[in-house]
This record gives sequence, structure tokens and C-alpha cells, in this order.
Amino acid sequence: MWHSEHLETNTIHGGKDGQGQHGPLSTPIYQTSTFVFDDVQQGASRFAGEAGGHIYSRLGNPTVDELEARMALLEGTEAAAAFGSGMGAVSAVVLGLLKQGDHLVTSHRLYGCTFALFNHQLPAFGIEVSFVDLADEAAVRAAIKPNTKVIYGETPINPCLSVADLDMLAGIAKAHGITTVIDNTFMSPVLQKPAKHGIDIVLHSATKFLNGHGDVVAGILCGPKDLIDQIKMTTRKDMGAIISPHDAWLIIRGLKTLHLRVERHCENALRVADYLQSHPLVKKVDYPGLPGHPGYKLLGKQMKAGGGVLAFELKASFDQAVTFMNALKMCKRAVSLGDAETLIQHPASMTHSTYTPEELSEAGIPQTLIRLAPGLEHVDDIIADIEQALGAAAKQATQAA
Ligand code: 4LM
Repeated sequence: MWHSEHLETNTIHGGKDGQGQHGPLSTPIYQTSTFVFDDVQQGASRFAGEAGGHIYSRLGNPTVDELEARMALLEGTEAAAAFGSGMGAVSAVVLGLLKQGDHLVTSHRLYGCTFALFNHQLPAFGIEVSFVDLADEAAVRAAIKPNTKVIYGETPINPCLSVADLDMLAGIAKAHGITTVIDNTFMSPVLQKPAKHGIDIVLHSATKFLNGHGDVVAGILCGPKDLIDQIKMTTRKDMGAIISPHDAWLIIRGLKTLHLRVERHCENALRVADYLQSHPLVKKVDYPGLPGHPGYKLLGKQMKAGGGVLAFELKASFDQAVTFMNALKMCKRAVSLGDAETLIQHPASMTHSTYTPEELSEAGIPQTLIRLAPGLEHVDDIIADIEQALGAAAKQATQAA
């Protein structure tokens, strides 16, 4: 299978297994549910794992295989498994690695549905979960117990953009024989490769930067072949969160421009973060690409840039923050991130509404936080839209006074 030393080339050619029967440039979409056996013996030997070849698209499909091979190459792992959503990947990995009586150490801040799965569903299966600040080495060490089997985190974390040190997490885990899972959605392999730092399994909501065009919901796990094969043949096969061949094809297409898009997302995010932090109505900007951010010290060490997502709070009242968001004309009020369009949302009432107000406050996710994912538009247009909307919020403040 073909590969290069350069990520830019691998996003386009990586993982391709020859040119196919008719030599198509674009990967064919194997839009089939099942595969025909020459005879009963061939079918039986494929089921027994004695012969190669496909069986049924919930178990594997050539278009999906190409996406998986490319993602494994991009993340620098032996294998990958694709899923019908990021949450499909999250549930398959935790249910594949943990059983009743095991303990999971995870972050006190996580994407809202991951938090809901860990806080509500896993305990119902008899799995113990500790939520700690993964940026705090002492807190991580203190959380480890004899039955700890997995450390799971995101970095940068959704929605506050705090950053955890991957070498530190991998070091603690290895010393205790614990498997590490890192959600790399906010960085993509262009900016961060957790496996290089000793992380076992790298997870993506492929819905975001990997696809990049706001038209697919999907997930990916990248990791060692034995663990990925185990997950493919247990939780993915039997719980069934499989990706469709057409969605796999759309992500293969999206990946061809991943490096260019991520570069532009980062440039735009840095410019917008810089603009916001100098605006009189803005109280605080969370963006790891800004020198004042605690995660900035890991730039160069584990992340190449600050990424394409930032969060901020206004000095104004919550009503004014709502006025600001409603006044935006080009930026879209929508959850998700990593798309060509700039997306803005309110975590406490949207992506993180799975947290109670008390849980939000314990996790340090302010009710007034706004998350912005700058798109690929000209940055001057993004800033102009934000500026006019901040103007509307400021006007409301003046009228109220
Ligand atoms: C959002 N996020 O934040 P699917 N991991 C991370 C995520 O941000 C998400 C998922 C997993 C958002 C969705 C509405 C770090 C999702 C879950 O949505 O299942 O592909 O990914 O806006």
C-alpha cells in the first residue's frame, strides 16, 4: 500500500490499494450491503477468518477500508476503524475496553454527549468513572486505582480549549498498564499526532475537520491492530455504529484538502482571537494559539498551532451575549465545527446542555461562554460580522443604562 513521509501527500494518496479494475482516479463507492461468495466453502472460510474478502458491509467495505487505511497512516497507527458518528466511535471504544467493575479516568470537561455517556450510561453498566482535570498531573495520578483500565481525554478540550500534556498522560498510563484514548477532533492529525506521544487510541469525530464540509456525521478510531480488530469484531460489529460507504467516500474527498483547510482555519482563528481580546466588550478569550493561554506552552511540543476553535466571554450580561449572537449576519448559529462556514454556539444551552448547571460550574464551563469555530471565509468578513454584532450588544448596554 502506497505512502509518503509527507502528510500533505498522504491526505491525497495514502492508503490506496492499487488503482482498481477500471483505473478510476476517484475511489469507487462500493454501495453494497453484502458480498457474493463463489461457493459455500468460501463464505464459511471468510466467516472463520481463514480467507480474506468481504462478507457484509457492517463488518467491512472496500470504500471504508480505504478511509481507514488513510486515517491510520495520517495518525501514525497500525490500523483504524470508521463509525457512523463520533459518538459511535466513543461508545465502541469504551464498551470494547471496559467491563463491569473496571474504572475509567476521564476529564471533568468533555464534549456534552461524551460526558452524558460517561456520567449516565457507563455507571449503569457497573463501570466506575472519575472526572478529573487532565491538565493537572497530581490529580490524574491521585485518580488511578487498581481497577483503572482506561484514561480518556480530549485535548484541546471542548468547549474551553484547555490542553492536557500527552506525554504526561501516556507516561502515567504506561506505568500502570492502562490504555489511553485521546479525542483529537479539535486538532486533526495535521496539528497533533497523539500516537507519537505514546497514546494508544486516537479518536475523531470525522464530522468536523476531517470531512470539513458540514455534510457527514462520522467517527474514526486509530490505534494498534490488535485493539482495533478487537473493537471491529465486537462493539462495532455487534452494536452496529457502522459508517455508510457514501459517507466514507465524502470523508476521503474531504481529506484531500485537510492540510490546506486546517492551515486556513488556524490563521483565521488566531486573527479572530487577537481581535476579540482587544475588544472592550470582551472579558476573556480561550485560544491555545494566544501567548497568554496555559496551553500555549505545548505549542511546538505536541501541537503545531492553536487550531480552528476558540471560546470567549463578554463583559456584558447574558441577554447582551444573546443579542450579539442573534445579530450575526454571516456567521451561522449552529453546533459543530471545522466547516467552511463560521459556526457559533452557546455551550451551556447547546453542546453541553447534558451537564446540569451544577455540573457546568464544577467543570468550570461558564454559563456565559460562547464558542466560535472560524470558517474558511476571508477573515476580514468574519471580523466585520463579529464587530457589527458586538456593536449591537454594546448599543443594548447603553440603552439599558
Ligand atoms: C460540537 N461535537 O461540539 P459526532 N468528540 C468531540 C466532539 O466535539 C464531538 C464528538 C466527539 C459537536 C457536535 C454537535 C470532541 C461533537 C461527537 O457528533 O457524534 O460526530 O461527534 O458541536
